Amino acid sequence: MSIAYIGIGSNMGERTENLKKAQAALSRLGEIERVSSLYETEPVGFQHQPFFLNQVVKLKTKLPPEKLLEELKKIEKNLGRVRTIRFGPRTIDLDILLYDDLILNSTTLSIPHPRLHERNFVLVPLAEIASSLHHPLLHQTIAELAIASKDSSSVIRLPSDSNAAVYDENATH
Ligand code: PH2
Ligand code: MG
Ligand code: MG
Repeated sequence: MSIAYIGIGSNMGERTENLKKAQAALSRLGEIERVSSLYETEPVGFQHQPFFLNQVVKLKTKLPPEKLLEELKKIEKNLGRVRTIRFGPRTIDLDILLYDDLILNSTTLSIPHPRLHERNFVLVPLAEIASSLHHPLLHQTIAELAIASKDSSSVIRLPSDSNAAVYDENATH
C-alpha cells in the first residue's frame, strides 16, 4: 500500500458538488484516510477567472503512480472536464502532489508535483492534514514550506460543515 496526497480544485459549475463527486470517485481507488477543509482560493497563474475551491485528500492505495494518474484523468473526464487553456478554468482538477517519498520525472508525470511548494492553494490544505510530512526533494516539511511560501494569493478556509464527508457513504471499510 502507498500513500498519495491528491490536490483537488474546481472553479466552474457547482464547485462544492464537483469536489464531493471527486471525493466519492477517489474513494473507489483505495481508502481515503484524511481530507482537508475546503478553501476558497484566488486564481494563480491565469488570474482572469473565478475563484477556486481547493482541497487535499490523503489516499491509501494499491495503484502505482502511472495507473493512479490514469484513473484521476478518467474521473476528471467523467465529471465533465474540458481542457482549454493552461491554468484556465475547470470543473475539476485532480493532481498527484506526493506519493510516498517517491521522486519521479517521466514525460507524463512529475512527483512531487513541481509547483507544490509555490502555491498557497496546495500548501495550506496540505499543511492542515500533513504538516510534518517531508518533501523528498526540498528536504523541508510541508509546514516549513507553507511558512516560506512567497505566494501572496489568498486562501480562505471554509467552515467544516461545508465539507460533508460523502466519502463515508462509499467507503469499503
Ligand atoms: N489550478 C491551476 C492554476 N491556478 N489557482 C487556484 N487558486 N487553484 C487551483 O487549483 C489552480 C489555480 C492549474 O491547475
Ligand atoms: Mg492543477
Ligand atoms: Mg491537473
